[in-house]
Parts: sequence; C-alpha cells; structure tokens
Amino acid sequence: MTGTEGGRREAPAPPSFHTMWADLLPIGRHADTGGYRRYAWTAADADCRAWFQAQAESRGLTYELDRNGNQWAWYGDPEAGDAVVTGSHLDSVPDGGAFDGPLGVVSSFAALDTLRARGAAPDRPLAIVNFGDEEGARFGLACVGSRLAAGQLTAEQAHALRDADGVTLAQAMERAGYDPEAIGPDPERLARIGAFVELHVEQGRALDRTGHAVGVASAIWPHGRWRFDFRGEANHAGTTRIEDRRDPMLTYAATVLAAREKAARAGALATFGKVGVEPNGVNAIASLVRGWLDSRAADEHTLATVVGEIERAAAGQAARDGVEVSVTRESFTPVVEFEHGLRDKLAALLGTDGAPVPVLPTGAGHDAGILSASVPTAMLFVRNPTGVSHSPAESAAEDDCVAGVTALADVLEGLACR
Ligand code: HGY
Ligand code: MN
Ligand code: MN
Repeated sequence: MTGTEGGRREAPAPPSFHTMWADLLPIGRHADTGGYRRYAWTAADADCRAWFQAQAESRGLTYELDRNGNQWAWYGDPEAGDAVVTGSHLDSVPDGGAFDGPLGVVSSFAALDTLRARGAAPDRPLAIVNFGDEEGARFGLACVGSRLAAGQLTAEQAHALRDADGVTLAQAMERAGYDPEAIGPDPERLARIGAFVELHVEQGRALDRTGHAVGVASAIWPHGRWRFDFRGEANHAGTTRIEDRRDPMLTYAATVLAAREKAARAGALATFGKVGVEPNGVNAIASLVRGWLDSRAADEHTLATVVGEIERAAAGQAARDGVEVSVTRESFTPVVEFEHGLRDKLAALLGTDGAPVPVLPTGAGHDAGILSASVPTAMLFVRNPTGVSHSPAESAAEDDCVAGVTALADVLEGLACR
C-alpha cells in the first residue's frame, strides 16, 4: 500500500483496518441491492452499536453510552477535558454505500492503533465517537444524536419525530432498550472536547481532480429539507374527465421540474428524492402527494432564494390545477465555516511546502458541522474516485483509505502529543 502525496511517511496498512472493515461490511447490507439499511434504533443499528462497543473494549478503551445514544470510546481519562475526539456515524441512508460514516469510525480506531504502534504518548485524552442517527433516514431529521448533544434539538422535538409507520423516536428508542426520557443537551460532555476531527469519504470528486488522497474541509454548504404536501381530489382514473380533475401528481411533477430549473439557474442544488402518494393506486387519481425537497447552496441567501422560488412555482401550479399546497421545513443546517485555526493546523500537519493539502468545501452535512457551533471542529476527506455517494456504488480505493488512516493518525498525534 502506498504512502500519501506530500512525501509523508509510508505506512503499512494497520491490520486492524481490514479486520474491522470486514466485520462491519455485512451488517445491514441488503442482499438484493447491496445497499445499506442501517436505520436508527433498528436491529441493524443495534448490530453496528455492538460492533463499536466490541472494538472499544477489545482495545481496553473506556466505553460510554451517552444520554442520546451516542457511543464513546476513551483512550485516557474521560473527565480530564481538552480531549481530541474523532469519529463519525454508522447509520445509513436507504440503500446507502459502505463508506459514508463507517469509513470515519473504522479509520478512527485504526488511527488510534497506529498511534499506539508508533509509541506516541498523548498528553490529552483521545476519544472515538459514533453519533447516532446522522442520516435521519427513518425519522426525517439529520444528525439527531449530535443535535441533541449540542442542544440544537430539544427532547420534545425529538420525541415528536415519527417514522413512516407512525412509530415515534421515543417508542423506537424504548423498543431498542434506551430511555427516551434521558435525551437532551449534554453540555458537560461537549465541555470535555478540545477538538473534534471527523474523517469522511468525500461525497463528490473535487479531491480526485487534485490528485490528492486526502483533503481538509473548509466549509459545509447550508442545506435543508422541506416537505411539500399537495392535496387534490381522489377520483377514478378511468371515468374522470381531464377537465374535472384536481390531480396533485401534476402539481408535484411541475414542482420537481421547477426545482431543477431554479437550482440550476442559481448554481445551487435541489432534489426531490422521496415521495409519498395517497391512496397510491394505479387506477386512482391521488388525493395527496407528499414530496420532500433537499436543497443546498454555497450561501444562505442563495438557498433561501431558490427555495422561495420553488415554493412560488408550486403555489402557482397548484392554483392552476385546483390543488392546495403546503410547505413545512423539516430540517435546516446553516452554513458551517470550520474553525480556521484547527483547519490550518491540519493543513500544516498534512501538507508540505511542495504539496499543500487541498482545502475544500462540501455540500454534504455532517455531525462535525453540528458540533462546530460548540467545539473547534475540522474534517478530513478521503478521495472518492467516482464521487458517487448515498448509493451502493459508493467507493474509495484501499490505498486512499489507508492514506486517510495515516493522515488521521498524524493529526491525532499532532494535536494530542504536544
Ligand atoms: O444529507 C447529508 O448531507 C448527510 O449525508 N447527512
Ligand atoms: Mn450521508
Ligand atoms: Mn455521513
């Protein structure tokens, strides 16, 4: 396995990386699609959590489960403060890829193994964290575990979240053996953190174009999720004249096209990736079409403008179709500018004069983005050769994964061994 650009030390693959990766790979993977269905508080989630706890305890780390269901593995005194924390998430989007989240968690354990193999002697505690429910695939809100810990989501807001079957987050936690009454802000825990660094597979191809295996994050685009409810009139598909219809599917379709057009014009992103139809019958005109918009842009003004234009397009079309439309913002994350001192420290640790490490923004949300409001936070990206993510086709080259582990080990050593 090769070293990484910039002439940093060659690193053999930490044996643990491959073993951990192989252990985790089958958990929650769907046999037909090859995609992952690791949703919050399900059996697959429990298996991932058991894997995390086993990794922590097999290394003699102090394992903790916090009030919000996030898992922590401490190397050093958890109470000492000023800890250098790394980690990511293990849950997935529906039919997600193997790397989004797990690469960060596996690389964290492998980087700690590398540090210990180097004989490094940190003078700050180190910790690895698995944040629960980062993708929001089941309950619709991203980064629930980190938002709760950071006080960006209240317990009552979280309790009210429901999945497609009407199961509340509280019921799901209880069925999984967790106490939903315990959830809430965890300032004491966040006060122990001096720096949080999340390694994540890049979700895009910017690194691939630089020729670097590893990059440092500069920012996260503002992004959010809006639910559009289009209400029309159920009727018979075979007997209702065209002019008599109030078909919400028409308004939905026009809104999807408008979203693409408005976003493209603004250099932003807009996606309707999830839709629900009632009664969802082949021979019935729908009474309700529910579409979820995910929109992102480089700045909050552009994002607000694009979403506003999409809402107006939907309202205009609804008026023409005799349909009612309502829009509910379900999730929003403001722009994240990673703390410059930590960002620059990572760039200095990983780059050389001749080969500075790429520093790049992302449109993907992360727990690091949520935590950045509470503690100094940074991210490392590992090259994704196709840029594809949130898909079973997501990939990263083995050498690049190892380069990521080496880079993370260098960062942890640089931050924790002063
Ligand atoms: O949606 C996102 O950007 C992240 O994958 N949760
Ligand atoms: Mn994701
Ligand atoms: Mn992720």
